[in-house]
Amino acid sequence: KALVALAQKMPKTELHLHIEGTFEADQMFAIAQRNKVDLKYKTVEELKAAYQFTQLQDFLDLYYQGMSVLLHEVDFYDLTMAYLEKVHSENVVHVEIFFDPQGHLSRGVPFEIQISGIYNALQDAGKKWGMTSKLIMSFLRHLSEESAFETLEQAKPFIKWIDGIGLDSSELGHPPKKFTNVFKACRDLRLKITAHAGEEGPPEYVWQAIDIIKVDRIDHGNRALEDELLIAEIKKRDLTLTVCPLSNLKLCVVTDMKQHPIRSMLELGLNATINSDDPAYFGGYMNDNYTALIEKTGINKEELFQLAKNGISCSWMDKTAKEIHL
Ligand code: ES4
Ligand code: ZN
Repeated sequence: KALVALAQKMPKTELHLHIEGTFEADQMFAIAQRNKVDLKYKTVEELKAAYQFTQLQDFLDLYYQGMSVLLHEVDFYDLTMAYLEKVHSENVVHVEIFFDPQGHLSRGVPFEIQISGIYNALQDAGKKWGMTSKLIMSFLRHLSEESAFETLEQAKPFIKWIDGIGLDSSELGHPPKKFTNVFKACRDLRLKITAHAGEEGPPEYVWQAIDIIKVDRIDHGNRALEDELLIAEIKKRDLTLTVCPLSNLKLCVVTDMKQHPIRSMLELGLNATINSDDPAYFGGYMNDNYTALIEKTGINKEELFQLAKNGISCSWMDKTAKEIHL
């Protein structure tokens, strides 16, 4: 189909991507073996058979197990480089990726090991292909604000490698306001701020992300559509939504790709972007997300261009870098 070919060719950005969510089963088993770590699942097939989720928490339980084989700097490098090679082949020109330091610190993997592996891969992708990138450290919201503060302390020697701060993991029961003080500290460090909000959580959590955390953008934001005043506020503040279609389907945020609200979001004038979230677990990378929308939603060429353009203009690239791509 012509639209699929077009979507594949467009220069794209990835603004919502958890690097630990790019861990393909075969690479996971290979690294588990070289690190002599036992996985609960005995084969790639057995592991993949477990990728059936009815809610966010089902996925997260598997995601934390998967990342537990990452021990050494080279593991973080290999994971990141495999992802970057993949999306380079899909014409992704710029990535803004999350990592979850607390998911590794809790297992005794030092902050420096994690960030050095990831950062060096991002640098190498820049040298090889001119791919640009931002790195976003994310706090796990099921842990305490105190733990987030401790993580921020550990990050301080590497703060020049960190562009932004995110908030992820189990949303329900962990509203943004739980992290008011630590995000204030992050803003004082001139870091960009984003937060997962309105994926499973109610519109109230999106309000808190905006009013209390003072986010520069919103990850997911699907449930903002339930609140007209909230939609108006997001537009007034010109905030971006990093929308993840295949993730939404896999985690039952939407029941059917045909029901995906992406076209409504554009129709409303929201700055929506297309992203892949945890592609190894959700059934596809950037182009797979576009293909699913083309095949199921009747999205047209103008809308596809708008989404790709939003990906550039809503990114955290500097102004001159944006101008090169737009
Ligand atoms: C995540 Cl899809 C999603 N939502 C919340 N937290 C996450 N961490 C990794 N993927
Ligand atoms: Zn996410």
